[in-house]
Amino acid sequence: MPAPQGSAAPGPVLEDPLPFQADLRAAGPVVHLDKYDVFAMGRYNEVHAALTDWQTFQSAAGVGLSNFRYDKPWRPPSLLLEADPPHHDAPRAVLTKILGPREIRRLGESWATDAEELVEDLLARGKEFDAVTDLAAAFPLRVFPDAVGIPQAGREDLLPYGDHVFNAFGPPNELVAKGAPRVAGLSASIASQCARDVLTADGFGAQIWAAADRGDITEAQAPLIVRSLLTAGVDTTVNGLAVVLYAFATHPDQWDLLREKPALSRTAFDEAVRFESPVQTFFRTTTRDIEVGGALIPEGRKILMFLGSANRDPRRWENPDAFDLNRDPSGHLGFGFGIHQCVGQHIARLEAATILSVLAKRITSIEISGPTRRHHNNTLRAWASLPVRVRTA
Ligand code: OVV
Repeated sequence: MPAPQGSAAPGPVLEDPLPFQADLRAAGPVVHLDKYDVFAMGRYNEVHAALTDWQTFQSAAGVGLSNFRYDKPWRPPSLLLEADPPHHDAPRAVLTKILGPREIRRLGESWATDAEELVEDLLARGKEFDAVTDLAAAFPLRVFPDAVGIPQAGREDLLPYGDHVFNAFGPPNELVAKGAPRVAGLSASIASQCARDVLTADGFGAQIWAAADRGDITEAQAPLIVRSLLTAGVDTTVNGLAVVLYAFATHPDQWDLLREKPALSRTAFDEAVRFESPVQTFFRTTTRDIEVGGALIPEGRKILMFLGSANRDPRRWENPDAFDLNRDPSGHLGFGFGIHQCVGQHIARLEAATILSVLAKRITSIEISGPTRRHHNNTLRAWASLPVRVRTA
């Protein structure tokens, strides 16, 4: 498949990936992207099958364009994202337990108070605000760093670091170049926040170090596992909240439905993750020759899986372009699938349900009140600004 029109700059597809995704799905179950000499999948069934088959589609060679078999990774690889069994198992088991739905339940109560305070402060300032900076970014930054237990100093580095990591999955374009001057400083800042002695006694960070004390993981692994929380836990949830707020601001009937049935807040978040797919893509690398949909992908090749495209595939979803709380969005690939599926998804859902519950009680309508602006990132589908006007109960 040739590169999309006007693709010398990364603008058009990042601004609106949907037309390209439709072309990709139409081109076949597997396509070759000539510009980067990689394979790609945009249909639900094939992406789902590849994510499930980690033996054939490995992560340890990196989940970006760069192939770690030949190219030195720009940072020490993630012990979760960029690893496969057996190395992946112990770090994954430790985080799965710490971030489990029962383990995090008590956080929901204190987060509800944070959400109420945040929303009241915001409404006290006026009925117009920016749903990205004032809500979608403000809420995770208010609750998540405390939940991990990192110090106050350096928290301003979390979003820029995450933004760069998600750009660095490739391709190497101006978005990556723009982040390069800050990489050393940001990496050092994030690493310093993973050390045992700077973490509070009761957060996720301390629980990771406690796992090292028990011998479930090594002392060398602990700070890198904390790093995974700081890398994957902020930009993702900020954009997850942004997309659900955007979806509601543009679908007022669905907001009415949520207000009637507040229990739909969890469905709403997953439907928004399906609908906009904050994490759009990840690569895998083939460990053997594999035939997919009649095409041969040779061993050792990079293959880009378009999660966002699979989540809009009409072969799998009825009316895929509708944001619809009456559908069952489970099975969406926005959190990935298989052994690497988002280990923080229960945290993300809890953050979203908490803020949506408060908003659904307090706000009768939400609408876009000015020009919206996308934030361009190589991997994330993100918003820079969503000016909204709300009416209150
Ligand atoms: C899912 C994800 C994204 C980015 C980074 C990581 C994980 C990590 O483990 O560092």
